[in-house]
Amino acid sequence: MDLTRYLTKKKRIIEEALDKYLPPASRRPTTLHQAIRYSIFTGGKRIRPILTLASAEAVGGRPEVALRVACAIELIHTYSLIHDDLPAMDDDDLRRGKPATHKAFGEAIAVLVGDALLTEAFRLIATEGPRVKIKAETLLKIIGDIAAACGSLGMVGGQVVDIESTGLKLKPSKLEYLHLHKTADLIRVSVTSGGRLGGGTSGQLSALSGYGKAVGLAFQITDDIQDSDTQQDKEKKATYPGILGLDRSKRRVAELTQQAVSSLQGFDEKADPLREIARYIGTRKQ
Ligand code: GRG
Repeated sequence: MDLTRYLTKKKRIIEEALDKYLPPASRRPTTLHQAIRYSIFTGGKRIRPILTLASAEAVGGRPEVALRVACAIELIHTYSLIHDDLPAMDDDDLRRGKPATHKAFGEAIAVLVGDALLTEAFRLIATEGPRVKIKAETLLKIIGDIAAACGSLGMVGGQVVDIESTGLKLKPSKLEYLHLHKTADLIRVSVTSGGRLGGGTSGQLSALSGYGKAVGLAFQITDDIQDSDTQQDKEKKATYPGILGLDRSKRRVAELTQQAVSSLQGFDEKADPLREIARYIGTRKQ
């Protein structure tokens, strides 16, 4: 399959949907809605929502059933990046090559854009679309899964451990814990939510969860490897290359990619996009 074509097509579908679901920039309070649109539409690979659509397809569902939840996950991802860039956290001036939200709109608005995106994500999931009917029970399960993946036992917990580990030499097991929660939990729930919406069986959902965890970890290690020669000022951050070295980090990515692909053994060719995305994540350049 042609992965580039697949990713481009899905990215377009997601961006059109995001444009439709978000309030226009002219809607009061305009500063907030301008800042929300700036943050969402200033680049981004949309890998998490693409995984949601691909997972719905992998279990034989239509990707349209997963579109709202896919977009909600992109809103949550964007909130996490905006808050991570704040001076109180990672203090980054640039995001996706453009001024970070707090640089473009000020810190108070950036905090509130993040708050609004997180809240809006759950509204989007709970709102019925015109042509798609989803069982309330399925949506409730997804809401619970996403909240768990993003809360104190998930992404926020991982971020706290990351902050508290700055400057410390972590054991590999603690580093893995940190990355599993900071990065992999949201990626895993992107995959399992798509599986649920596509009508996956419990066996398929458990396989998708294994796939999502492996891909999520591989994604973070690849990110660390890419940053290892450019982030001189972030040397104090706990990273895979910093703790395991570059070669072992690359071997770990290869292992995780293999693990992700093996998790999908019981799936037919409809899971090919997921298999290709796992390989792409381990070798991506941006
Ligand atoms: C502030 C609650 C809170 C959490 C922040 C996601 C996160 C947790 C921090 C981001 C730090 C970071 C750069 C982690 C590396 C992995 C990662 C999430 C990269 C950015 O995701 P991409 O590459 O970004 O999917 P795009 O721009 O393509 O959307």
